[in-house]
Amino acid sequence: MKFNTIQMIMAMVAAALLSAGPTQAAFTAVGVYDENSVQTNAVDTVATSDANPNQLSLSTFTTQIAAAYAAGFGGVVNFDSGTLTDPNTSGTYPVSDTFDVSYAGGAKSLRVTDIESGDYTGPGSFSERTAISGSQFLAQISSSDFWFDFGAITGGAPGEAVTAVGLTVLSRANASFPQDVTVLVRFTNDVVISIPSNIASSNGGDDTFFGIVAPEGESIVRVVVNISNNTAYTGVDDFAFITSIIVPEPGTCSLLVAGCAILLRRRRV
Ligand SMILES: [Ca+2]
Ligand SMILES: [Ca+2]
Ligand SMILES: [Ca+2]
Repeated sequence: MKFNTIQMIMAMVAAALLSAGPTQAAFTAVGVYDENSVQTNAVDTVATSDANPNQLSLSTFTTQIAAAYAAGFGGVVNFDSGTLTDPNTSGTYPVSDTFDVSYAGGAKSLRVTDIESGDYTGPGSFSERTAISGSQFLAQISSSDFWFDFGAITGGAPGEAVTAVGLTVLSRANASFPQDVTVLVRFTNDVVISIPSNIASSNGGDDTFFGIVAPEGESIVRVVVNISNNTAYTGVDDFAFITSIIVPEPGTCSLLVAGCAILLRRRRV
């Protein structure tokens, strides 16, 4: 009887480990964007400016992401540890349409998904491009655009959502460059903004940063890196996000009466 109980416990532990296996894979966020102590290759071009609506410069974003990370409201994915979520393999590379990011000291997790384009691959070191942190970056398995859709935040505060994103598109020494790269961003109010840049043919010489911030009261639903010449197979390194607690406007309360009553009470405090 005692032996059976132990067997049962062992079976339960094994089942728990199996079910928790691949889905537990996550990138652990860090607080520094484009570290230079390990990887001296750095951002070369900043496509966004604080002077433009919904855009952030690299210096502003770097300051904001450090503070957000310290407060448990975001972080930097450097793709140098962790794996894609539930990856398959294509050749020797892992592929998946999902990755999870653990932040706030492991208390929160953000799911990022490529819902319509080709799968993510890596992270790894791929030829003709150089990471801006560590040695690894995220690539695309197919010659298609990069899509980043934001899902629910596990363990997040009520109303917590992604309100700023920073990412760097790596330049590549390849005949398909130079080429136009446009970052498209959709907010919760369905407004889409478009940020163009032209990226040179270069290994590490024209790594281009895009910083985006949502309008007040909105959050970011989707970020797309639209590559004009889809033979490029580019890479992204240091994908970073900042979250905030979005408080619904009073006018939207008819849809969420109970929740809004609580939020409005909190607002007055
Ligand atoms: Ca660097
Ligand atoms: Ca990296
Ligand atoms: Ca560079």
